[in-house]
Amino acid sequence: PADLEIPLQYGADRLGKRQDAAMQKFRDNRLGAFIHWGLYAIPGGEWNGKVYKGAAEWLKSWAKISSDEWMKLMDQWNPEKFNAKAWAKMAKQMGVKYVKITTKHHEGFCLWPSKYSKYTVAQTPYKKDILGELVKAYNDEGIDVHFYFSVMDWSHPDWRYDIKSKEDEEAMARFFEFTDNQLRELAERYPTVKDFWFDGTWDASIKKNGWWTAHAEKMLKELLPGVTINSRLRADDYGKRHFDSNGHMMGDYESGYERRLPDPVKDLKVTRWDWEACMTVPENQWGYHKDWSLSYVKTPVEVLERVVHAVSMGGNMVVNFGPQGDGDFRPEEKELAAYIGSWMKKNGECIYGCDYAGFEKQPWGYYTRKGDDVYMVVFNPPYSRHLVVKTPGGTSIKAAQVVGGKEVKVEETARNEFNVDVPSALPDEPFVIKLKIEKKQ
Ligand code: JFZ
Repeated sequence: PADLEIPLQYGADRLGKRQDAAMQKFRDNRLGAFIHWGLYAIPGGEWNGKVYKGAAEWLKSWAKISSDEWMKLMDQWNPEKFNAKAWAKMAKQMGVKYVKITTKHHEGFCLWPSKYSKYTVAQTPYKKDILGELVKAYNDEGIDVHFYFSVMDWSHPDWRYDIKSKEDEEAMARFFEFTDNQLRELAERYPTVKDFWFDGTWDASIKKNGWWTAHAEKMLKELLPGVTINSRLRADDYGKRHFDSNGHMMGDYESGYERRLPDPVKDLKVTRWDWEACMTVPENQWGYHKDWSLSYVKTPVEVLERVVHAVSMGGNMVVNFGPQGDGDFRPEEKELAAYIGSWMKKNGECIYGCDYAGFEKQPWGYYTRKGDDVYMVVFNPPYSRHLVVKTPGGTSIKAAQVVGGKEVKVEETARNEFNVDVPSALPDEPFVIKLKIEKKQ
């Protein structure tokens, strides 16, 4: 009850999911791509002959390079193979409905010609507005663009990790003004942007300024009606992040599932709010790293399984790409995009516009649902060739058909329990069975 709650000025400003058209679109998109592209793509994890195992976009930090030194990479920013239209075509073929682009990562280099920073594409040999080219190219393919924005900015003299003095407080006040300027600039220059995904907001300097996170969200929503904002931006009056001191989610969707996913049995609470997970293909490389042999690299099927896992629990999944310094994608990423795309072309109806089905998880795979259609996405077909389906009380299965294939046999084995047969010729990739269900009374 509300009277037992802690009064908050900067807590959640809404309970439950947003139901407007823009949020609906965000949710229905389900599959997205992340693009991490910045100066870090040039060294690709190597500095002065030493290859660092950590995330390539953090190289400046691993190798303890000053910002002045790091920004000299700008002289080399001239991606001669960069072709925004080709990037958009690749995304389209992969079947992603939106792309999240790093407008500015922790290093501070801006992919757009910001008038508030010296460190932008405009001051490189390439000169042109990369972000603008990408927004146009993706939008021309019907793909939504979301902006990743790191609040923490290693290039800015006023950025502070904590506030311990009057001087820090004044510096952070200037820093917030700078950040507001950049956010306003992005919103005004690229009004088709659908979402801001904030990062670099975990430090004490932000947690002690929850007011600013609430203000930034409000400002963007006034500038861009319908825009969606991730929970990672927000801190409340007491510095509580993502969820406020009363346990209510701040922002429009939860963004804490990063390189991990909720447990499909134990964590069903996530179906109560909107959420979006993101993942890397190697263990932890967002920006381009020249040596992917340093950690396990997920196979395309493993990536696909995570996409389905997220959707089966009412979430979105964003698969990361770290383009090379020359503007091309590494072969592994091209192959991955092609694989996901060919699977989505055939089976995408079990992803787009789908949600949590409310059926008990089974070991063969995942369920998703769109209205009265329940999809079984089969990753582990059993030797018995019977897929066990336990339906919620009062729900029966009228028919089952492989997506893009034939009907399969359904047999009732017990109350609210059915065997759905795998297709007689077992596909050599994950397949989807669509169930027509009927709810009695
Ligand atoms: C951040 C960045 O530092 C990283 O470079 C990348 O851009 C990623 C998408 O976001 O890294 C994080 C941020 C938050 C968590 C983990 C890594 N988290 O909440 O678990």
